[in-house]
Amino acid sequence: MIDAQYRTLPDAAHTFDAGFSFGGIAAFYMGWGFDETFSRVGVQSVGTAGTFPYFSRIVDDPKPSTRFYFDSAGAGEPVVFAQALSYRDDLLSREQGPFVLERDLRYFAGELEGHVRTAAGSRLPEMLSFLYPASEETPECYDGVDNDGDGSIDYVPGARDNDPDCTSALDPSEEE
Ligand SMILES: [Ca+2]
Ligand SMILES: [Ca+2]
Ligand SMILES: [Ca+2]
Repeated sequence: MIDAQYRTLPDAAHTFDAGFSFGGIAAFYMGWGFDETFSRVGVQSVGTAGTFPYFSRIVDDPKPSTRFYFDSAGAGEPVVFAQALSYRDDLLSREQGPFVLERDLRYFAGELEGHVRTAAGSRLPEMLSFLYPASEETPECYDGVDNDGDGSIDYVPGARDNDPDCTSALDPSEEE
C-alpha cells in the first residue's frame, strides 16, 4: 500500500519492520518467515513470548537472511528479562546456522528499564545504527579475507582462525 502511493525502494534491502511488545512479536514473525520481503527487523521489549510458535521455532527453522535487532526491559520483571536472554542465546547457538552478534544480530539488554514506550524509544539509535548503518562497506572483520596477513581471519569467536584483533564483526580493521 505504501509502495503504491509513494516513491519508495520496495526491495527487501530497503524494507524493514519494527515493533514494541506484542508489535515486536509481530515484527519478529515477519522477519523470520518473510525474509524475501523484510531484510531487517527490530523487536523491542519482548520476553513474554514463550507461548508464541515463532519464538519456539528459532532453534529448528532454517536461518533467514534477516538482520535482527532485539532488546528487552528488565525493571521489575526478572523472569521476562531472563527469557529474552535465553532467546538471544538460542539464536547464537543454533545448529541450523547460528547468528553472530553485531553481524546479523544485535541484542540490547535494558536491564534497568521498564516495559514502556519512552524507554523503547530511547533505544532507537541502538536499533537503527545496526539495521541501517551509515556505511555498508564490508568490514575487514567480516569479509572472509586475512587482510593483515597474520594467518587469522575475521571475527569468528571460537573458530581456530579467529583474528584476535577483531573486536566485533563490524570492526573495520584486522590489525592490532
Ligand atoms: Ca577479514
Ligand atoms: Ca588477519
Ligand atoms: Ca590481526
